[in-house]
Amino acid sequence: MREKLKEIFLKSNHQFISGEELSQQMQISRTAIWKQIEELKKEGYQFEAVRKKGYRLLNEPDDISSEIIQRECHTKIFGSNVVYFKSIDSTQTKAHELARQGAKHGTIVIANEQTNGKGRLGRSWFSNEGKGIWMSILLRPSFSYNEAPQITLFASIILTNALRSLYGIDIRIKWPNDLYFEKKKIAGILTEMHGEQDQIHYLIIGIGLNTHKTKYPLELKQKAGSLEEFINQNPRRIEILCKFLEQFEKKYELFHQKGFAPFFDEYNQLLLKKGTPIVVTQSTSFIYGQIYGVDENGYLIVKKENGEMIKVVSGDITI
Ligand code: BT5
Repeated sequence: MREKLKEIFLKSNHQFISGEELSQQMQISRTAIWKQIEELKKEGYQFEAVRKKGYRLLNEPDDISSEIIQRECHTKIFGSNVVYFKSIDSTQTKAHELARQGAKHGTIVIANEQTNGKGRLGRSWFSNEGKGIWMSILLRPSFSYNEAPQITLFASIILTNALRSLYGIDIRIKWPNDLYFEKKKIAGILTEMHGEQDQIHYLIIGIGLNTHKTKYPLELKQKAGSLEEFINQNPRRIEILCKFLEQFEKKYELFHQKGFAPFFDEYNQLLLKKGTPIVVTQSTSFIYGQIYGVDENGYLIVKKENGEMIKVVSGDITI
């Protein structure tokens, strides 16, 4: 019954619904409606109640605790074991620790806040309380070490498509691991692995997505952006998470069997537009050119200023 009431309110577009209308739709008394609303408040829903007008939904809860993920997301593997923290130094560090202790394939470590979030190459990731999705996924794949970096590209396709389908905005991938909306970085992905040349013991994909507006530190003000700034609604982290995990699970087997090749067309379509001027930084050298695309291995093809085409296997690009 509560589910039906939730549905009515979620469809109401934050408009008032009278007690009488609710009781008709729900086929229960107005007192029973009131009781159900009190229960919804306990779940974190917020309402405004005005005499003669009825009830208006102000805010839905946006919890991402393990129970909620397990209840809301329709997945079998990715989400069957969720370890949630209100606050932690880094979900990535915790996921490594759990992996060493034998945690299973598909385990998710997620936090409402990270106090020492990690980026690539020792960089840090700003992860304010309640303002994003900070999560690490543990995988125990059977592919080789060389194929593993492509999973970052795979995960960025899934995340980009999840956000595009939910919010209809033109999010693009900045090779290899960033999601951008216009000139702002809204997400970053970090893949770390542990194993030997021909056998991976485990692999951890760390995903940081800025969902809600927040005060960024000075050095990030120009660069970082949050989803909420670009869409006309309040993003719901649980909705994004479920969309991502469900799609990840659906497509993972194909990636696991066939690698990046079946996905490279899609990646190219989502990549920052062909012709975008970029600078590639490789340890101490810079390459100036334009984006051309990625190849079937996930390497970036750059058209240099002199027209020459080159492949970039690793490095950072700056737009
Ligand atoms: C990344 O690294 O973009 C990967 C970020 C992965 C973060 C997740 S959160 C869950 C899991 N647990 C962790 O501890 N980490 C993972 P990289 O490409 O190196 O980019 C890092 C750079 O992005 C920084 O040096 C900043 O310039 C910028 N940055 C930091 N925080 C940001 C934020 N919240 N939004 C946008 N840009 C940010």
